[in-house]
Amino acid sequence: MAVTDLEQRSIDVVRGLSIDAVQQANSGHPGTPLALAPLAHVLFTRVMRYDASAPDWPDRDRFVLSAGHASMLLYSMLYVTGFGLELDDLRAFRQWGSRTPGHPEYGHTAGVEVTTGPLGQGFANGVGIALAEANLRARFGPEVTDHRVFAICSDGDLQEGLSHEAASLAGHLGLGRLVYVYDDNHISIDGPTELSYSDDVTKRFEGYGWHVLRIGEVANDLDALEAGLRTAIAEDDRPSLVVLRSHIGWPSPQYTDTAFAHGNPLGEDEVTAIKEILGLPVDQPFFAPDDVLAFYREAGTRGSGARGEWEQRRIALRGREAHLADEYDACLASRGLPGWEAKLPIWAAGEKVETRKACSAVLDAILDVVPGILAGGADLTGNTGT
Ligand SMILES: Cc1ncc(C[n+]2csc(CCOP(=O)(O)OP(=O)(O)O)c2C)c(N)n1
Ligand SMILES: [Mg+2]
Repeated sequence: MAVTDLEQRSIDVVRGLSIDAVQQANSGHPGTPLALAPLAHVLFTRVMRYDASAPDWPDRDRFVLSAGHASMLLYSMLYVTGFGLELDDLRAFRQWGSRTPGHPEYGHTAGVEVTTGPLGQGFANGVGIALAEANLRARFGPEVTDHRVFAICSDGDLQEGLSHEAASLAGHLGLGRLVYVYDDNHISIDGPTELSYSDDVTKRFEGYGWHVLRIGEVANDLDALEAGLRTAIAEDDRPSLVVLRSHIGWPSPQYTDTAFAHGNPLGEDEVTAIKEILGLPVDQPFFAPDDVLAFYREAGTRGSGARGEWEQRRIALRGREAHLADEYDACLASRGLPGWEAKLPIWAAGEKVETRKACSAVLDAILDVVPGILAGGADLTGNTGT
């Protein structure tokens, strides 16, 4: 696909919005939104299947910003693609009660799929989402469940033990719907990653059974980003890690490739310098011209046709197998089938029962009538009864 001037301008508008919001709040993380705006652009305009007017459509692709500190990148994309955030929400970044808190909060801002900020968490939650997807697809068929999880994870995400526990499970289960991009920018909170981190990330993830793809220095190359993502998507049997070498803070003259760009407002002069390089008007903060907005709003509906077809298939499932459709609906709504409570075991007041035994009895009794339950034991199964 040819990269148009409009696409390039659109990406730069996203960059401008992100640094303006950090500047206005006088706190936040401008460097990673600057560097990864093209990646977010490719995901939201070329790759992901979603419908901004229906953020909760169950079969949408999920976007998880595990590097939650880069929240302004996500908020800018949610605004331009039409998830309901407005420019005033971006102006209120990091203010008490705003829809744009410093780190993304699930359930607070439409389009935020996972609460992130604690590094490693988004990575692990994404694995959970993919596990649920695989389970639903196996039980109810790909006609009603067939989506992917796209994530951006940073050095800090991969330094956390949690991400590696989740990566191990994802590799073991062959969760091929995971498409994770590792932002390999060699910069962390206090300086170069080389100060404290020399893992061979490729070897670690290959060891877990992941498909690892090094796409190199292509953070500004839309077609190369898209090609890398599509190669990862085509791998259905293993989770994919797309390793992208980027330059935090680019194109800031003073702060590209510096830890300062990670978590500091860049200053009015530097913001002006960046806008001059990008060709953005320097005297119009929160600049979002109509043609850019129109372009992104159209991209925001890119999944609406697919959503309509999915609605039809969901109705067809009910026509074909009503009981299966009831179970599927209960899974999506996180509830039991009607009357499930009647299956709960009963103990008389004063009767003594160990809590783990009670828990085990409850799980055994309701497993068939609360079809969304997935249980796993991290302690001896025989002991815990799970
Ligand atoms: C579990 C956890 N530990 C520590 C932190 C503090 N912290 C915030 S960002 C960061 C690392 C930043 O480096 P990187 O992850 O590479 O992000 P980049 O600056 O490259 O976007 C750390 C340690 C955190 N958010 N979560
Ligand atoms: Mg980094």
